[in-house]
Amino acid sequence: MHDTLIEQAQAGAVRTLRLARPAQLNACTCALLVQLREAFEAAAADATVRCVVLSGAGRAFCVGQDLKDPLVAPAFDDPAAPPKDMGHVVAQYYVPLARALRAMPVPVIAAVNGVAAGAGASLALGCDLVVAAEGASFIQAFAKIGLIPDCGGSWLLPRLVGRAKALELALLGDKLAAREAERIGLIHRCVPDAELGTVVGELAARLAAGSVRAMAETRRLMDAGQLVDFDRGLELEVTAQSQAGFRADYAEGVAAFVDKRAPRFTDR
Ligand code: T3D
Repeated sequence: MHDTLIEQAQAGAVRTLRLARPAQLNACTCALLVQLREAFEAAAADATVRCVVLSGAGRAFCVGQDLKDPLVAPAFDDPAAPPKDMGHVVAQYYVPLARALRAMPVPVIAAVNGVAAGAGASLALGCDLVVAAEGASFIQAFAKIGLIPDCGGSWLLPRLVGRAKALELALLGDKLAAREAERIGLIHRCVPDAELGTVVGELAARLAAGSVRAMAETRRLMDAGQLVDFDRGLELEVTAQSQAGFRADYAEGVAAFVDKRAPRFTDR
């Protein structure tokens, strides 16, 4: 038996995953990272899930790597001990998690209830839509401890806010309030603290009722489009639209339009 570090709940077609180390501000141990990846994979494999919400228990969303974890913490009491290989931890735990999140077949919402720092910020920003409570904040904490943005952070940040702002955030590591994060386009929306649950619940229900397969394909195309030229982007759209056109969701979407009713999408 191991501790449950990710609380899971499902309401209708919406699966909520909650990081559950509130006393440590949901800092990531290797066990937490494994459990979170497994939770994403389980949601991906479960046909009843059409949207995932990621949040944190207590006053924080996630403060990134647990810096007190002996696996990564420098051995202060043993100067002769060889330095720890952070790359190994990143490759073994963060990379598979970031990949699992990016490959989700359904939309993922980050409900940022409090501070999101280091890899915790990368995790939130790796989700499709980020809704943050007004009291929440984002901190690129890596620079302050001599590290670089990981868990997808160095890839995501410039794409979200442009190179100049990304470098400002990453090099200075200052706390960015949720309202400001919304203003600069880093996140989808900042809402009053007391409204976070309601706003995210409504958004998740709306996404879950949509064509989630098309949404996942849209994410894939937008990511791929950053790396190819315009003509190749057009070609990728042709292939993806061809596949979309053969799916049940397209037939249902058009039928619903013609019948003047709400569609009942089923593809996944
Ligand atoms: O493998 C690798 O290591 C490479 C991967 C790296 C990925 C990363 O994520 S690197 C970035 C790691 N995160 C940080 O550097 C953030 C460190 N935390 C902070 O700067 C502050 O805690 C916050 C600004 C986020 C919040 O400040 P505040 O004043 O609200 O809370 P606090 O008092 O600092 O923290 C409360 C408790 O949480 C405290 O424990 P205590 O004293 O009550 O027993 C604090 O030590 C603990 N805590 C906060 N962040 C971490 C943490 N414990 C372990 N690891 C943390 N990252």
